Amino acid sequence: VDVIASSLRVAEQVSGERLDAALRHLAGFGARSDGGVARLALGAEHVAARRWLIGEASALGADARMDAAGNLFLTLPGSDPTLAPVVTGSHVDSQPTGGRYDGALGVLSGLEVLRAVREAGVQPRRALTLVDWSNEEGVRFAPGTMGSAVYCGVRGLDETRAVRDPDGIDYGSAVDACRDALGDLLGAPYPLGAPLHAFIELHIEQGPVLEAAGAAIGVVNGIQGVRWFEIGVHGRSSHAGTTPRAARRDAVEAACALAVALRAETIDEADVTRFTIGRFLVSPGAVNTIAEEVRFTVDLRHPDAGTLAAIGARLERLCARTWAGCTVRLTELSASAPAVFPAAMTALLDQAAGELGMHAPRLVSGAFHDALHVARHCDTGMVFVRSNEGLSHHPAEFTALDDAVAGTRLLAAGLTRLCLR
Ligand code: HGY
Ligand code: MN
Ligand code: MN
Repeated sequence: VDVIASSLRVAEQVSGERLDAALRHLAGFGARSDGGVARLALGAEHVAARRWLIGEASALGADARMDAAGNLFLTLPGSDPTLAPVVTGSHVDSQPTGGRYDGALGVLSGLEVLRAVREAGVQPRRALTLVDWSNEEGVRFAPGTMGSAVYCGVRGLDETRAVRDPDGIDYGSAVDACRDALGDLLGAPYPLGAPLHAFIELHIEQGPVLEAAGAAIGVVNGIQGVRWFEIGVHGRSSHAGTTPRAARRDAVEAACALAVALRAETIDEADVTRFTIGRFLVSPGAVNTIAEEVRFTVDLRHPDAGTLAAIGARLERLCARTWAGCTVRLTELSASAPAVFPAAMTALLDQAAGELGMHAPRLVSGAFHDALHVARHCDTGMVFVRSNEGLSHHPAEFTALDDAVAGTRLLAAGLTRLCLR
Protein backbone atom coordinates (compact mmCIF):
# COMPACT_ATOMS: atom_id res chain seq x y z
CA VAL A 1 0.00 0.00 0.00
CA ASP A 2 1.36 3.44 -0.88
CA VAL A 3 1.09 5.01 2.57
CA ILE A 4 1.62 8.59 1.48
CA ALA A 5 -0.83 8.41 -1.43
CA SER A 6 -3.43 6.81 0.86
CA SER A 7 -2.94 9.47 3.53
CA LEU A 8 -3.44 12.24 0.97
CA ARG A 9 -6.51 10.48 -0.42
CA VAL A 10 -8.08 10.35 3.04
CA ALA A 11 -7.23 14.01 3.62
CA GLU A 12 -9.03 14.91 0.39
CA GLN A 13 -12.21 13.16 1.60
CA VAL A 14 -12.49 15.49 4.60
CA SER A 15 -15.75 17.43 4.20
CA GLY A 16 -16.18 20.93 5.66
CA GLU A 17 -19.93 20.64 5.23
CA ARG A 18 -20.11 17.47 7.32
CA LEU A 19 -17.76 18.89 9.96
CA ASP A 20 -19.81 22.09 10.21
CA ALA A 21 -23.06 20.12 10.56
CA ALA A 22 -21.52 17.95 13.30
CA LEU A 23 -20.24 21.04 15.16
CA ARG A 24 -23.71 22.61 15.07
CA HIS A 25 -25.34 19.38 16.23
CA LEU A 26 -22.92 18.84 19.14
CA ALA A 27 -23.33 22.49 20.20
CA GLY A 28 -27.02 21.70 20.70
CA PHE A 29 -26.20 19.55 23.74
CA GLY A 30 -26.03 22.01 26.64
CA ALA A 31 -26.60 24.98 24.32
CA ARG A 32 -26.55 28.38 26.08
CA SER A 33 -28.72 31.26 24.87
CA ASP A 34 -25.55 33.26 24.09
CA GLY A 35 -24.29 30.71 21.53
CA GLY A 36 -21.91 28.98 23.92
CA VAL A 37 -22.28 25.63 25.64
CA ALA A 38 -22.53 24.36 29.22
CA ARG A 39 -21.86 20.60 29.11
CA LEU A 40 -20.20 19.65 32.40
CA ALA A 41 -18.47 16.29 32.68
CA LEU A 42 -20.85 13.29 32.76
CA GLY A 43 -23.88 15.51 33.23
CA ALA A 44 -27.11 14.81 31.32
CA GLU A 45 -26.04 16.94 28.32
CA HIS A 46 -22.69 15.17 28.09
CA VAL A 47 -24.36 11.72 28.24
CA ALA A 48 -26.86 12.76 25.54
CA ALA A 49 -24.00 14.03 23.37
CA ARG A 50 -22.17 10.71 23.85
CA ARG A 51 -25.28 8.80 22.78
CA TRP A 52 -25.38 10.84 19.55
CA LEU A 53 -21.61 10.43 18.98
CA ILE A 54 -21.83 6.64 19.45
CA GLY A 55 -24.65 6.58 16.87
CA GLU A 56 -22.53 8.47 14.33
CA ALA A 57 -19.47 6.26 14.88
CA SER A 58 -21.34 2.95 14.88
CA ALA A 59 -22.89 3.90 11.51
CA LEU A 60 -19.28 3.79 10.23
CA GLY A 61 -18.73 0.34 11.72
CA ALA A 62 -17.03 1.47 14.93
CA ASP A 63 -17.71 -0.22 18.27
CA ALA A 64 -18.26 1.78 21.48
CA ARG A 65 -16.64 0.94 24.84
CA MET A 66 -16.08 2.79 28.13
CA ASP A 67 -13.29 2.30 30.66
CA ALA A 68 -13.60 2.49 34.47
CA ALA A 69 -12.43 6.13 34.44
CA GLY A 70 -15.35 7.22 32.23
CA ASN A 71 -13.46 7.55 28.93
CA LEU A 72 -15.37 6.59 25.76
CA PHE A 73 -13.56 4.66 22.98
CA LEU A 74 -15.02 4.43 19.45
CA THR A 75 -12.97 2.01 17.36
CA LEU A 76 -12.81 1.27 13.64
CA PRO A 77 -11.26 -2.22 13.51
CA GLY A 78 -7.92 -2.73 11.75
CA SER A 79 -6.93 -5.66 9.52
CA ASP A 80 -4.47 -6.83 12.17
CA PRO A 81 -6.29 -6.98 15.53
CA THR A 82 -3.11 -7.94 17.36
CA LEU A 83 -1.65 -4.44 16.84
CA ALA A 84 -2.17 -1.56 19.27
CA PRO A 85 -4.59 1.11 17.91
CA VAL A 86 -3.84 4.55 16.53
CA VAL A 87 -5.85 6.98 18.63
CA THR A 88 -7.26 10.47 18.21
CA GLY A 89 -9.80 12.50 20.17
CA SER A 90 -10.19 15.17 22.83
CA HIS A 91 -13.05 16.01 25.24
CA VAL A 92 -16.78 16.65 24.91
CA ASP A 93 -17.15 18.13 28.40
CA SER A 94 -17.01 21.92 28.52
CA GLN A 95 -16.60 24.92 30.79
CA PRO A 96 -19.84 26.32 32.32
CA THR A 97 -19.52 29.37 30.03
CA GLY A 98 -17.76 27.40 27.30
CA GLY A 99 -17.47 27.81 23.57
CA ARG A 100 -18.52 25.30 20.92
CA TYR A 101 -14.96 24.36 19.81
CA ASP A 102 -12.86 23.65 22.93
CA GLY A 103 -12.56 19.85 22.98
CA ALA A 104 -15.54 19.40 20.68
CA LEU A 105 -13.56 20.20 17.54
CA GLY A 106 -10.93 17.60 18.41
CA VAL A 107 -13.56 14.91 18.85
CA LEU A 108 -15.51 15.88 15.71
CA SER A 109 -12.41 16.24 13.52
CA GLY A 110 -11.52 12.72 14.68
CA LEU A 111 -15.00 11.54 13.71
CA GLU A 112 -14.59 13.23 10.32
CA VAL A 113 -11.31 11.34 9.83
CA LEU A 114 -13.10 8.04 10.51
CA ARG A 115 -15.66 9.02 7.86
CA ALA A 116 -12.90 10.06 5.41
CA VAL A 117 -11.01 6.77 5.92
CA ARG A 118 -14.21 4.89 5.05
CA GLU A 119 -14.93 7.10 2.03
CA ALA A 120 -11.39 6.80 0.71
CA GLY A 121 -11.77 3.01 0.88
CA VAL A 122 -8.64 2.74 3.02
CA GLN A 123 -8.45 -0.37 5.21
CA PRO A 124 -6.42 0.53 8.32
CA ARG A 125 -3.88 -2.11 9.40
CA ARG A 126 -4.06 -0.85 12.98
CA ALA A 127 -7.46 -0.08 14.54
CA LEU A 128 -8.31 3.64 14.45
CA THR A 129 -9.85 4.75 17.75
CA LEU A 130 -11.64 8.00 18.59
CA VAL A 131 -11.71 8.88 22.32
CA ASP A 132 -13.86 11.28 24.32
CA TRP A 133 -11.59 11.67 27.38
CA SER A 134 -13.71 12.17 30.49
CA ASN A 135 -13.63 15.38 32.58
CA GLU A 136 -10.84 17.24 30.82
CA GLU A 137 -12.03 20.62 32.10
CA GLY A 138 -11.95 19.77 35.82
CA VAL A 139 -14.82 22.14 36.65
CA ARG A 140 -17.45 19.79 38.11
CA PHE A 141 -14.80 17.42 39.50
CA ALA A 142 -11.27 18.78 40.16
CA PRO A 143 -8.68 18.42 38.78
CA GLY A 144 -8.95 18.45 35.01
CA THR A 145 -7.76 15.76 32.58
CA MET A 146 -9.08 13.24 35.10
CA GLY A 147 -10.04 10.46 32.65
CA SER A 148 -6.81 10.49 30.66
CA ALA A 149 -4.72 10.76 33.86
CA VAL A 150 -6.30 7.59 35.26
CA TYR A 151 -6.04 5.76 31.91
CA CYS A 152 -2.32 6.61 31.71
CA GLY A 153 -1.64 5.70 35.36
CA VAL A 154 -0.90 9.30 36.40
CA ARG A 155 -3.75 9.18 38.97
CA GLY A 156 -5.24 6.27 40.90
CA LEU A 157 -8.71 5.02 40.00
CA ASP A 158 -10.06 4.72 43.58
CA GLU A 159 -8.93 8.21 44.69
CA THR A 160 -10.44 9.60 41.47
CA ARG A 161 -13.78 7.81 41.84
CA ALA A 162 -14.04 9.32 45.36
CA VAL A 163 -13.76 12.97 44.20
CA ARG A 164 -17.07 14.78 44.82
CA ASP A 165 -18.76 17.56 42.87
CA PRO A 166 -20.31 20.60 44.62
CA ASP A 167 -23.56 18.62 45.03
CA GLY A 168 -21.71 15.79 46.75
CA ILE A 169 -21.97 13.35 43.87
CA ASP A 170 -18.77 11.32 43.53
CA TYR A 171 -17.04 10.84 40.19
CA GLY A 172 -17.39 7.05 40.34
CA SER A 173 -21.17 7.27 40.62
CA ALA A 174 -21.27 9.71 37.69
CA VAL A 175 -19.20 7.27 35.60
CA ASP A 176 -21.45 4.35 36.54
CA ALA A 177 -24.59 6.38 35.76
CA CYS A 178 -23.19 7.29 32.34
CA ARG A 179 -22.37 3.66 31.62
CA ASP A 180 -25.87 2.57 32.69
CA ALA A 181 -27.47 5.27 30.52
CA LEU A 182 -25.47 4.14 27.46
CA GLY A 183 -25.51 0.46 28.46
CA ASP A 184 -27.31 -0.87 25.40
CA LEU A 185 -24.78 0.79 23.06
CA LEU A 186 -21.59 -0.25 24.85
CA GLY A 187 -19.41 -3.31 24.33
CA ALA A 188 -17.11 -4.82 26.95
CA PRO A 189 -15.30 -2.42 29.33
CA TYR A 190 -12.11 -0.98 27.82
CA PRO A 191 -9.07 -1.99 29.92
CA LEU A 192 -7.35 0.96 31.67
CA GLY A 193 -3.80 1.50 30.43
CA ALA A 194 -4.13 -0.83 27.43
CA PRO A 195 -1.31 -0.19 24.93
CA LEU A 196 -1.87 2.58 22.38
CA HIS A 197 0.38 2.84 19.32
CA ALA A 198 0.21 6.63 18.96
CA PHE A 199 -2.13 9.53 19.74
CA ILE A 200 -2.76 12.78 17.84
CA GLU A 201 -5.14 15.37 19.31
CA LEU A 202 -6.52 18.27 17.30
CA HIS A 203 -7.46 21.29 19.42
CA ILE A 204 -8.16 25.00 19.04
CA GLU A 205 -5.10 27.00 20.15
CA GLN A 206 -7.14 29.05 22.63
CA GLY A 207 -4.47 31.75 22.44
CA PRO A 208 -3.23 34.53 20.09
CA VAL A 209 -0.13 32.93 18.51
CA LEU A 210 -1.46 31.47 15.24
CA GLU A 211 -3.63 34.51 14.55
CA ALA A 212 -0.63 36.82 15.08
CA ALA A 213 1.39 34.60 12.70
CA GLY A 214 -1.39 34.62 10.09
CA ALA A 215 -1.43 30.81 10.23
CA ALA A 216 -4.56 28.63 10.06
CA ILE A 217 -2.90 25.63 11.72
CA GLY A 218 0.14 24.75 13.82
CA VAL A 219 2.17 21.72 14.94
CA VAL A 220 2.52 21.63 18.73
CA ASN A 221 5.98 21.10 20.29
CA GLY A 222 4.66 20.36 23.77
CA ILE A 223 2.50 21.60 26.67
CA GLN A 224 3.55 23.89 29.50
CA GLY A 225 3.49 22.68 33.10
CA VAL A 226 0.50 23.49 35.32
CA ARG A 227 -0.12 23.50 39.08
CA TRP A 228 -3.55 24.06 40.72
CA PHE A 229 -3.86 25.14 44.36
CA GLU A 230 -6.71 25.86 46.72
CA ILE A 231 -6.03 28.43 49.43
CA GLY A 232 -8.21 28.64 52.56
CA VAL A 233 -8.07 31.83 54.65
CA HIS A 234 -9.69 31.55 58.11
CA GLY A 235 -10.63 34.47 60.34
CA ARG A 236 -13.60 34.98 62.61
CA SER A 237 -17.01 36.26 61.61
CA SER A 238 -18.51 39.04 63.72
CA HIS A 239 -20.79 42.07 63.48
CA ALA A 240 -19.98 44.51 60.64
CA GLY A 241 -21.28 47.49 62.60
CA THR A 242 -19.96 46.98 66.10
CA THR A 243 -16.55 45.29 65.66
CA PRO A 244 -13.59 47.72 65.76
CA ARG A 245 -10.95 47.15 63.09
CA ALA A 246 -8.34 46.30 65.72
CA ALA A 247 -10.55 43.45 66.95
CA ARG A 248 -11.27 42.00 63.55
CA ARG A 249 -9.91 38.87 61.87
CA ASP A 250 -11.47 39.63 58.50
CA ALA A 251 -10.88 36.76 56.02
CA VAL A 252 -11.59 38.99 53.00
CA GLU A 253 -9.09 41.65 54.11
CA ALA A 254 -6.52 38.84 54.55
CA ALA A 255 -7.31 37.02 51.31
CA CYS A 256 -7.13 40.20 49.23
CA ALA A 257 -3.74 41.17 50.67
CA LEU A 258 -2.45 37.62 50.15
CA ALA A 259 -3.81 37.45 46.58
CA VAL A 260 -2.03 40.71 45.65
CA ALA A 261 1.23 39.43 47.18
CA LEU A 262 0.96 36.08 45.36
CA ARG A 263 0.36 37.79 41.99
CA ALA A 264 3.35 40.06 42.56
CA GLU A 265 5.54 36.93 42.85
CA THR A 266 4.54 35.81 39.35
CA ILE A 267 5.06 38.97 37.30
CA ASP A 268 7.89 38.44 34.79
CA GLU A 269 9.20 40.84 32.15
CA ALA A 270 8.79 38.30 29.34
CA ASP A 271 5.13 37.71 30.33
CA VAL A 272 5.62 33.91 30.21
CA THR A 273 4.31 32.94 33.66
CA ARG A 274 0.53 32.47 33.86
CA PHE A 275 -1.13 33.14 37.25
CA THR A 276 -4.93 33.03 37.60
CA ILE A 277 -7.30 33.30 40.56
CA GLY A 278 -10.46 31.94 38.96
CA ARG A 279 -12.65 31.18 41.97
CA PHE A 280 -12.94 33.29 45.16
CA LEU A 281 -15.61 32.10 47.62
CA VAL A 282 -16.50 34.12 50.73
CA SER A 283 -18.48 32.74 53.67
CA PRO A 284 -20.84 33.31 55.28
CA GLY A 285 -21.29 35.90 52.49
CA ALA A 286 -23.67 38.21 54.37
CA VAL A 287 -23.50 41.97 53.77
CA ASN A 288 -23.30 42.84 57.46
CA THR A 289 -21.16 39.96 58.75
CA ILE A 290 -17.35 40.06 58.66
CA ALA A 291 -16.15 37.08 56.56
CA GLU A 292 -15.03 34.04 58.51
CA GLU A 293 -13.54 32.17 55.54
CA VAL A 294 -12.34 32.76 52.00
CA ARG A 295 -11.42 29.85 49.72
CA PHE A 296 -9.76 30.75 46.42
CA THR A 297 -7.98 28.87 43.64
CA VAL A 298 -4.64 29.47 41.93
CA ASP A 299 -3.86 28.18 38.43
CA LEU A 300 -0.08 28.55 37.86
CA ARG A 301 1.66 27.68 34.56
CA HIS A 302 5.10 27.86 33.00
CA PRO A 303 6.87 25.93 30.20
CA ASP A 304 9.97 25.34 32.35
CA ALA A 305 9.68 22.78 35.18
CA GLY A 306 12.39 24.44 37.33
CA THR A 307 10.79 27.87 37.14
CA LEU A 308 7.37 26.38 37.93
CA ALA A 309 8.85 24.72 41.04
CA ALA A 310 10.61 27.92 42.15
CA ILE A 311 7.48 30.09 41.83
CA GLY A 312 5.42 27.42 43.62
CA ALA A 313 7.90 27.51 46.51
CA ARG A 314 7.54 31.30 46.77
CA LEU A 315 3.75 30.99 46.88
CA GLU A 316 4.01 28.34 49.59
CA ARG A 317 6.26 30.65 51.66
CA LEU A 318 3.71 33.48 51.43
CA CYS A 319 0.99 31.12 52.66
CA ALA A 320 3.07 29.94 55.61
CA ARG A 321 2.33 33.06 57.73
CA THR A 322 -0.79 34.80 59.04
CA TRP A 323 -2.45 37.68 57.15
CA ALA A 324 -4.58 40.29 59.00
CA GLY A 325 -4.69 37.91 61.96
CA CYS A 326 -6.08 35.08 59.79
CA THR A 327 -4.54 31.66 59.24
CA VAL A 328 -3.88 30.31 55.74
CA ARG A 329 -4.03 26.71 54.46
CA LEU A 330 -2.54 25.93 51.03
CA THR A 331 -3.55 22.66 49.29
CA GLU A 332 -2.06 21.60 45.96
CA LEU A 333 -4.90 20.11 43.85
CA SER A 334 -2.78 18.92 40.95
CA ALA A 335 0.63 19.29 39.33
CA SER A 336 1.63 18.30 35.80
CA ALA A 337 5.18 18.69 34.54
CA PRO A 338 5.63 20.18 31.06
CA ALA A 339 5.39 17.66 28.21
CA VAL A 340 7.56 17.67 25.07
CA PHE A 341 6.18 15.72 22.08
CA PRO A 342 8.63 13.31 20.39
CA ALA A 343 10.33 14.36 17.15
CA ALA A 344 8.83 11.23 15.52
CA MET A 345 5.40 12.84 15.83
CA THR A 346 6.22 16.49 15.18
CA ALA A 347 8.31 15.50 12.14
CA LEU A 348 5.49 13.26 10.86
CA LEU A 349 3.07 16.18 11.10
CA ASP A 350 5.57 18.63 9.53
CA GLN A 351 6.03 16.23 6.60
CA ALA A 352 2.30 15.65 6.13
CA ALA A 353 1.69 19.42 6.24
CA GLY A 354 4.36 19.86 3.55
CA GLU A 355 2.73 17.24 1.33
CA LEU A 356 -0.62 18.99 1.78
CA GLY A 357 1.00 22.32 0.86
CA MET A 358 0.15 23.76 4.27
CA HIS A 359 2.23 26.18 6.36
CA ALA A 360 2.15 24.90 9.95
CA PRO A 361 4.35 26.85 12.39
CA ARG A 362 5.51 25.19 15.62
CA LEU A 363 4.30 26.41 19.02
CA VAL A 364 4.00 25.35 22.68
CA SER A 365 0.51 24.89 24.12
CA GLY A 366 -0.46 27.35 26.86
CA ALA A 367 -3.50 25.23 27.71
CA PHE A 368 -3.23 21.71 29.06
CA HIS A 369 -4.87 18.85 27.19
CA ASP A 370 -5.36 15.12 27.61
CA ALA A 371 -2.31 14.79 25.36
CA LEU A 372 -0.28 15.98 28.39
CA HIS A 373 -0.82 12.59 30.05
CA VAL A 374 -1.10 10.43 26.92
CA ALA A 375 2.40 11.68 25.98
CA ARG A 376 3.66 9.56 28.89
CA HIS A 377 1.81 6.50 27.55
CA CYS A 378 2.65 6.51 23.83
CA ASP A 379 4.03 8.66 20.99
CA THR A 380 1.83 11.75 21.06
CA GLY A 381 1.39 14.82 18.90
CA MET A 382 -1.05 17.72 18.57
CA VAL A 383 -2.43 19.80 15.73
CA PHE A 384 -3.65 23.33 16.56
CA VAL A 385 -6.13 25.43 14.64
CA ARG A 386 -6.36 29.21 14.90
CA SER A 387 -8.64 30.78 17.54
CA ASN A 388 -10.36 34.03 16.64
CA GLU A 389 -8.88 36.79 18.86
CA GLY A 390 -7.21 34.01 20.87
CA LEU A 391 -10.47 33.79 22.82
CA SER A 392 -11.55 30.60 24.61
CA HIS A 393 -13.44 29.46 27.71
CA HIS A 394 -15.97 32.02 26.45
CA PRO A 395 -19.24 31.67 24.49
CA ALA A 396 -17.83 33.78 21.63
CA GLU A 397 -14.97 31.28 21.07
CA PHE A 398 -14.68 30.88 17.26
CA THR A 399 -12.66 28.99 14.65
CA ALA A 400 -13.28 29.53 10.92
CA LEU A 401 -14.50 26.40 9.11
CA ASP A 402 -11.64 26.65 6.58
CA ASP A 403 -9.14 26.56 9.45
CA ALA A 404 -10.95 23.61 11.05
CA VAL A 405 -10.93 21.76 7.70
CA ALA A 406 -7.21 22.44 7.16
CA GLY A 407 -6.43 21.07 10.62
CA THR A 408 -8.66 18.04 10.05
CA ARG A 409 -6.90 17.31 6.74
CA LEU A 410 -3.54 17.37 8.50
CA LEU A 411 -4.94 15.14 11.27
CA ALA A 412 -6.30 12.74 8.62
CA ALA A 413 -2.95 12.51 6.83
CA GLY A 414 -1.07 11.93 10.09
CA LEU A 415 -3.45 9.28 11.44
CA THR A 416 -3.65 7.41 8.13
CA ARG A 417 0.14 7.11 7.90
CA LEU A 418 0.24 5.77 11.44
CA CYS A 419 -2.54 3.20 11.01
CA LEU A 420 -1.13 1.80 7.76
CA ARG A 421 2.23 0.93 9.33
O1 HGY B 1 -7.32 24.75 31.52
C1 HGY B 1 -6.87 24.31 30.47
O2 HGY B 1 -5.76 24.56 30.10
C2 HGY B 1 -7.73 23.44 29.57
O3 HGY B 1 -8.15 24.23 28.51
N1 HGY B 1 -8.87 22.91 30.26
MN1 MN C 1 -9.79 21.72 25.85
MN1 MN D 1 -10.85 24.04 28.10
